[in-house]
Amino acid sequence: MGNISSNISAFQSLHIVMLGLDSAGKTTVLYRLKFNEFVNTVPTIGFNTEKIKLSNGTAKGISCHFWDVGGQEKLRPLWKSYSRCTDGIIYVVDSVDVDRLEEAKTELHKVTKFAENQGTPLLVIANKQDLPKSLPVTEIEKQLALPELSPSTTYHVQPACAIIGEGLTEGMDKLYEMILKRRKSLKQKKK
Ligand SMILES: Nc1nc2c(ncn2[C@@H]2O[C@H](COP(=O)(O)OP(=O)(O)O)[C@@H](O)[C@H]2O)c(=O)[nH]1
Ligand SMILES: [Mg+2]
Repeated sequence: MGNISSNISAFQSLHIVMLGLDSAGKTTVLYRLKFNEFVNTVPTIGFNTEKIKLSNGTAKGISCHFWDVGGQEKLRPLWKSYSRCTDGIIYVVDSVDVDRLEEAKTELHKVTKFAENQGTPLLVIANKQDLPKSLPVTEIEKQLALPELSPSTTYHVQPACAIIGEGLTEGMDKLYEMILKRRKSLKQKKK
């Protein structure tokens, strides 16, 4: 005990960027976390940003500043600047959109390779698990070639359904845990 709770007050607001192909469910995740209810979305042109105090799980009470960046091809060059030096990256994947998993993989690997993103914890949300043809997380992990990411990138794959909010608390708890671990090891390295 003590470990997580004693760290909470130490950092006021976490910077989290949410990336993923268009229509993966990023904006739905954002408003689910903010209002705890389903909000009908329109395609994001540019980005959405929200300050959200997490209301569930072990990360309850933690403030997060989320940046939800549009995923259309023409907007993807923005990902680099939005993901720079964040505490965590959330990568949302449509678990049914099998045809675009290869594209999702390529874009993800690009982002994690930027020098400024080295070692930034990664939460992959395997979204739309409510749909009958959704791929299981093991398959998503394989298709995104997550084990091939740089060993400095810690990641977790979370099955979720953003429209009802299932899996989001667990996912945020995992991300928070990875962020704490990283801060701790960076601190130790400085000593
Ligand atoms: N069935 C299902 N649909 C979802 C889920 N999450 C999002 N959607 C739908 O997918 C579409 C795209 O969602 P949106 O959040 O706008 O995606 P974004 O482009 O990544 O921001 C919308 O019609 C959402 O209602 C989910 O978990 N299950
Ligand atoms: Mg959006």
